Amino acid sequence: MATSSPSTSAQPIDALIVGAGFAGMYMLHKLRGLGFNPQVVEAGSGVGGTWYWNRYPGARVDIQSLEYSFGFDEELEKEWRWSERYAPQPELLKYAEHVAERFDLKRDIRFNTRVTAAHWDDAAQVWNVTTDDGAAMRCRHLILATGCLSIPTDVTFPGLETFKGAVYRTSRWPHEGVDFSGQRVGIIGTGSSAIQSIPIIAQQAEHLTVFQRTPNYSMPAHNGPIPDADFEAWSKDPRGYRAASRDTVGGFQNEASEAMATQTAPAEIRAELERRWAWGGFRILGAFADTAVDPEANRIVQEFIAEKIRQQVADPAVAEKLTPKDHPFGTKRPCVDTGYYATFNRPNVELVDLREEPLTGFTPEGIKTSAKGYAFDAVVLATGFDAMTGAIDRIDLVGRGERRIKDHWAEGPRTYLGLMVAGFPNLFTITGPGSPSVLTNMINSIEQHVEWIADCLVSLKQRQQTSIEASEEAEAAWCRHSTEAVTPTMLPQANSWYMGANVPGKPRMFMPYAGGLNTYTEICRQVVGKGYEGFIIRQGDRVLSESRAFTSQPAPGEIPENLLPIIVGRLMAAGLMPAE
Ligand code: NA7
Repeated sequence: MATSSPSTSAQPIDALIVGAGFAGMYMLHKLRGLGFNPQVVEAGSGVGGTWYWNRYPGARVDIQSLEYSFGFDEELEKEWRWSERYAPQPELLKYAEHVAERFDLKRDIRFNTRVTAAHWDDAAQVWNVTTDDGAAMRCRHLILATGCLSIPTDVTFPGLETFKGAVYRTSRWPHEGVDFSGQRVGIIGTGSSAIQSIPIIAQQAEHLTVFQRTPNYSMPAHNGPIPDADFEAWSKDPRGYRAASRDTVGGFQNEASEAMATQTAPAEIRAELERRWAWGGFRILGAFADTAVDPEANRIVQEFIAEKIRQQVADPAVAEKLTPKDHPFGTKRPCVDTGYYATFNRPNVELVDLREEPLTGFTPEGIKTSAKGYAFDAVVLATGFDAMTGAIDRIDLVGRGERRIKDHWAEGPRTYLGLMVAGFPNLFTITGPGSPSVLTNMINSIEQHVEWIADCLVSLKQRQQTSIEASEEAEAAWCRHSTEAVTPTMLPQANSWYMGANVPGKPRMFMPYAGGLNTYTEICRQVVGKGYEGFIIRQGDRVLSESRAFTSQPAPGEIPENLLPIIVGRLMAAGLMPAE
């Protein structure tokens, strides 16, 4: 519970941070250490964000825990030892609690409180913030650490309210847990949350029916204790290890190869894919440099995974249904599982393909499809999130000149660097849309953003500047650069939540920045080096510095040379590069 309340006094809070997940916790700690007086508002009753809410059975991280943990404090790093390669949710939550305890964070966090509105007062150069308990606060800087996957979609089904059994959402799981023993359970969805929970629920329930609309690619985690050799390699030089992780496209070590699948002999391809499959998790993503950009290269990996599914699933018809066909590999976030496909060999597990028999609604007894009715004691909705923008645009955010975020983002989220939005001074978004965020190891992206924002606030304070704001020009240039970064890839080809495609009516736009965390970090560094290029900095109503253009570009040579012709071809075809 809260041990203090954010200020309601005339003196504005230095920085109000929304959210006490990993981003909000580090932001709070970082700013405190720099002499600011930040405060946090959090909707949940505890810290941990994603790991506070997503308590479904089997929930665990899909990036190795040695990399998915804070690197900002050497003592913290030394005193924590993860029990498994991919830590389970209870351990991640324990880690979040440990961090909160260790840095005495809770005294500045107000729990059980949701920010509902924030309006910019240009005359006072402050944000006026309202919360769902009716409190009003004023802050100089408003920092949204609201998470990319924190608001479940509003998916509902006809007759759901008539269902007599229990309904659970994976993202709002009861804290006391659920015992499905002896129950007939239905689960809707086959994204990461479902793929992690299905094997565990299947072991407990009398019968489990999986309602699948779209199959996903899933790789085995091969989870277990962290091998001693891995731990030793890491503990010899954690700093160096983390620096190497950050200097990658995805913010984690993936043995990214520059070899092209289309130029590699079939036997070598097979050996390489087998080696990476045996290693587990996302390692297969780095097998070949052309997987993400060349349909032919992508098909090679697709076929390999299809074969792996057939090897794991005894019934060929079920294996066929579980095999993705509508999107290239990697264009939706692939899943990392423990025993998912083999679960369909159990006599108490049934797969219903909603493409063959669409779900028509609920009855008091269970779920009805166009083919038949299914009776359940409990149903689990693993139906996903209003990703990247959901938690931001649910706040009534009003910037300079009455600009509303909902209107500004009517055609998709526009930001500068995924950090700031034109017309919204002193509003920062940690891992906001337009930044690498969900395409990366989130912890490394969070640390990079927190440190960038903290440096920015220090710079403003030292110069007695009262506001910073992205210019319209820089925002437009960043959106264009983001489009250029993703266009050569096949990422926009899937109906993914990256594209906003899982929420009816949401504008289709590829939301994360696809240029890689290493490139992005360098761009952010250059922007600062050029005196906060693309930002307008003011003291009251006086403009002190105004460099409106965004000119920083990734250093040449970061794209493997053999990919350049493909990338250039795609940019030309999309009209983003003049044809020669
Ligand atoms: P996802 O990956 O968005 O998965 C949601 C699943 O729910 C997906 O299989 C959807 O099928 C399905 N879905 C959504 N609405 C419906 C309806 N109306 N009917 C049937 N099926 C539906 O969310 P997760 O929580 O699993 O994972 C999110 C991220 O968290 C994940 O990528 C990791 O990064 C961690 P669809 O594909 O839309 O056909």
